[in-house]
Amino acid sequence: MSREYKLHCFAQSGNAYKVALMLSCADADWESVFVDYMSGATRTAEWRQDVNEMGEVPVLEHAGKKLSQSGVILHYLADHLEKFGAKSDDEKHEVLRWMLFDNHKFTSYLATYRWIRSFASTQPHPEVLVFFRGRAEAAFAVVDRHLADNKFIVANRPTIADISMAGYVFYPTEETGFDFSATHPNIARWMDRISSLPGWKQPYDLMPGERIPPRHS
Ligand SMILES: N[C@@H](CCC(=O)N[C@@H](CS)C(=O)NCC(=O)O)C(=O)O
Repeated sequence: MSREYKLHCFAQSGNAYKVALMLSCADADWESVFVDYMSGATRTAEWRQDVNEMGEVPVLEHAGKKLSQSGVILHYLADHLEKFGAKSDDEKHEVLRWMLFDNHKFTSYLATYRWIRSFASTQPHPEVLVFFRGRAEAAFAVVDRHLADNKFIVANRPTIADISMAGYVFYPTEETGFDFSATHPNIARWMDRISSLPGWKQPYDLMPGERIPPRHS
């Protein structure tokens, strides 16, 4: 029987993990559709025409719609599932503020650093690695400071801002090159709170696709 929500995803995609985590923690009726990203599925003209013109995962199918951009999908799901959403206009703006920061910096630099460090087909130039690691660490410092006085990113309860920022932090240290428990205690304690949510699972337990050993680290 077909499920209500279909998530096009693959196990290495933290951007897809954000959506998978939301669906799982909200106990939604969902299934995954494996995207063979490593073999170039998202770069084909057919995939771009039929699934997402931006050539990116995640894509969520629901009620005849195809949605992309994890931030948009999380907002859509918060409305439809009535979970992890904002409860006032001020909260809505705070959630959006942190999700934009996440998409531009926190997720983006961590994801790029992990990718070139562990999965890119060519050996990364050391200076490129240093640059992205530095940018990721600058974003971590902002978030670690914020979490010193806040249990969650917004509103003292988990929202889609937390789910968005959780996209890449749970991938193994051997892939990301970061061990938050050793370097960012407030992020580590926040990760404990997120991983205690009912329905929480590791990325590799939530999405399809083979686990690949890191190539370069
Ligand atoms: N801002 C997008 C980023 C999505 C994204 O970069 N997805 C990666 C996989 S994790 C992808 O499909 N990249 C393909 C490409 O950049 O060519 C989101 O949050 O959904």
